[in-house]
Amino acid sequence: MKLFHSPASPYVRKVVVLLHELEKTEAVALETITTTAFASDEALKAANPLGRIPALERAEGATLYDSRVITSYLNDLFGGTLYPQGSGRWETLTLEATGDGIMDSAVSMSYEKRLRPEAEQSDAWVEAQWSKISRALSVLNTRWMSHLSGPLTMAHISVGCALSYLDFRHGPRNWRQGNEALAAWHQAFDSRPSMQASRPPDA
Ligand SMILES: N[C@@H](CCC(=O)N[C@@H](CS)C(=O)NCC(=O)O)C(=O)O
Repeated sequence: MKLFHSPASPYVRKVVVLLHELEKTEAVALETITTTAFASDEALKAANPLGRIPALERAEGATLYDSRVITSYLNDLFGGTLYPQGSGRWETLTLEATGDGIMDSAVSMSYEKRLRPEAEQSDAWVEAQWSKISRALSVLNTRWMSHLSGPLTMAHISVGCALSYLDFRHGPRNWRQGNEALAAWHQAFDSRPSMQASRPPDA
């Protein structure tokens, strides 16, 4: 299998962290590409018409995207337990969606500042995205800590990758302020070998 990959993408990082956690890194070759919404990589467009990473090319069957489809597929394929089926299933999926949603807003903020011409950038848009992230962080910090303290699931991986992306691209926002329990959780999560092995390059 081949994974369209960029080390800076938090969505790709979720897949890479899963592969490390399941000790299956050798099963997937990383095809590192450079792609943006304005200049999509040609091979990626052929694999995923939306031109987004991650996309997982398989020997047989459709190329899979987006990240949640890929992580569910790989977890099933390798007999992982990252998506519990019994009690806690819907909480896990909602927590995973919260991590992914933080990424959506954080990536959108990065694109606004890094990709759009300065005259077209909207500070109001950026602040609206940060409001979503702030609310989500506060809810994680107050309502989800017991779930985050439980056995490893894809929800932990999504939230962990989202928080690390905030450090990577939005460090000056200081997301830890007022979210001390979440910050302590992230410090421990970020020291996992799977997170250490998937660090993005310096910004
Ligand atoms: N919901 C998608 C989001 C993927 C996504 O937006 N990836 C970004 C990289 S961080 C991308 O490929 N951007 C290029 C583009 O939007 O054209 C997922 O979970 O896979």
